[in-house]
Amino acid sequence: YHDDTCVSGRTVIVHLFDWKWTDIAAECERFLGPKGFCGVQVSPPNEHLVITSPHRPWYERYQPVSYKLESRSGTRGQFADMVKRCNAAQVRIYVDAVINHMSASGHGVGTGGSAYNTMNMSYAGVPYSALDFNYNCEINNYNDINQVRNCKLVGLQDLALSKRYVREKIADYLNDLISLGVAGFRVDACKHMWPGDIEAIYSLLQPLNITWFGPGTKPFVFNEVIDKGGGVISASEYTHLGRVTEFRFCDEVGKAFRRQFMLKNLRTIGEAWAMLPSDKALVFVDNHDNQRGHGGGGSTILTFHNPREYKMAVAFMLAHPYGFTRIMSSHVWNISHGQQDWMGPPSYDNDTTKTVTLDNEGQCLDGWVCEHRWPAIASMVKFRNVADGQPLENWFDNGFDQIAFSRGRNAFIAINNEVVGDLHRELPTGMATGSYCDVISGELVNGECTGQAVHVDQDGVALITISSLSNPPIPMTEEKPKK
Ligand code: AAO
Repeated sequence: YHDDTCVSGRTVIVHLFDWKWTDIAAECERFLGPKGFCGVQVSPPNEHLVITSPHRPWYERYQPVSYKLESRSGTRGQFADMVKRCNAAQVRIYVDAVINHMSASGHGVGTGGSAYNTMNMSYAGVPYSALDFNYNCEINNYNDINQVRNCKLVGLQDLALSKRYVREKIADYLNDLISLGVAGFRVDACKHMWPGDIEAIYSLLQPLNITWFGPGTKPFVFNEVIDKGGGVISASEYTHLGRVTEFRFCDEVGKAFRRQFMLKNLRTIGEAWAMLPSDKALVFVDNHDNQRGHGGGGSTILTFHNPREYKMAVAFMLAHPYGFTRIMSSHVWNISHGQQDWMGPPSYDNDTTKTVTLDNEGQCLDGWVCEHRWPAIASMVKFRNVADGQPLENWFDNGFDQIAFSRGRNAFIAINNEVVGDLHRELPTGMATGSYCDVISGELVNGECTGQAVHVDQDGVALITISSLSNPPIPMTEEKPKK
């Protein structure tokens, strides 16, 4: 479950939070494929609750009603078409799998028309009955391992994963997705499941669909466990089951770019900071929970609301060798109306999700933030692809908040996060002699840089200039052909 199943040479995934399947299919073809993205984490595709108070919050999708592929993002047919089209564009689909629990309240029908009654623990679309759930207890104490894993997370009916029937129903769901061509899973709420139960479920999974993957390929799995140290459940209990989310990374990167400690310290971020081994970690600057104060969120987390620091933080993450990287792509909420916590995706009056539309510069409109399309972030995806496997070398820092480093001889980045203080220095870049384009301020078009050009001399040294007022940092990956 550790092999990322990306098409070779691709290394980064993006979470297109709450996007419709039809939009994701188009995005694979028009943007993600050509820009070198490995894949997309999609929101839970299974049938879920419809919550009306508050009105249609984003989190209704974390309250399953059945495993039918009928959700707020679209129908089974649209899902299947998306997976095909994305795979054809060399972009993989990773499904957010909610398997720890079902809904927390209500009765009626879900987004796919299946009847459910939360209080009776009856879910006709699976079917599950009261026999398939754990004791009726709540998680009140995160220091009690049995409570965390056998009781209800925020009131959500807790499935008895020790039961063979439940394991098989979940495996059937995941195998259905595999047969449609998905490449793996983000598994929700793993802290609340016993590692042995998860292992038993994964052991029932089929290899990936041979239309797109080699025979016997296992799904790539990243398990969601919030462990910032000091808790009774540790992320390392799950590393044999695939990669595990490393939540310490977002906290530390957030603090550094908010200038709570100096950027120069970030050089060694990773194992040396008691984080998971690099080949077991899934890292991100923010996720759909902590960007809005859920799931371990706090004032350190950087989001699109702080665009300058956010771009630098994401660029740093993509340039640094630690972990497997995921980019967040958000929808906005109205801060002044206290909607941060629950606001659902941009929607039409009939509550269907709005189609993602683009302006002339390829940026998103209508409440879709599309951080992944911001030029500074999109170009760093290519940086990470060309830097893959190369060591961090040629480190420079000025003792404070200016840093630079190369990835072997393939790529070089410089970042200036000082409030006042320009970076203007000759720095070793590790790159071969030549003229290069800064891929954040522009790109290589018809043999010319549309942004800054940087000249590397015969000793691999270049004059690097970044004003503390300038917007993003400076990386280079592409050689400009000599005239
Ligand atoms: C909604 C309402 C609830 C209501 C419920 C049922 O908000 O008020 O009771 O419906 O009606 C999402 C939303 C939830 C939503 C739920 C269902 O976030 O608000 O509930 O859908 O609709 C824990 C879990 C982690 C989980 C996270 C949110 O361990 O797995 O809570 N994340 C996933 C998803 C998430 C989803 C679910 C799970 C459920 O990503 O979107 O919920 O499917 C500590 C613990 C963590 C714990 C957090 C909770 O963290 O360690 O394990 O996460 O608390 O906030 C410091 C500590 C840090 C600590 C943190 C916060 O930073 O270092 O360890 O403080 O206290």
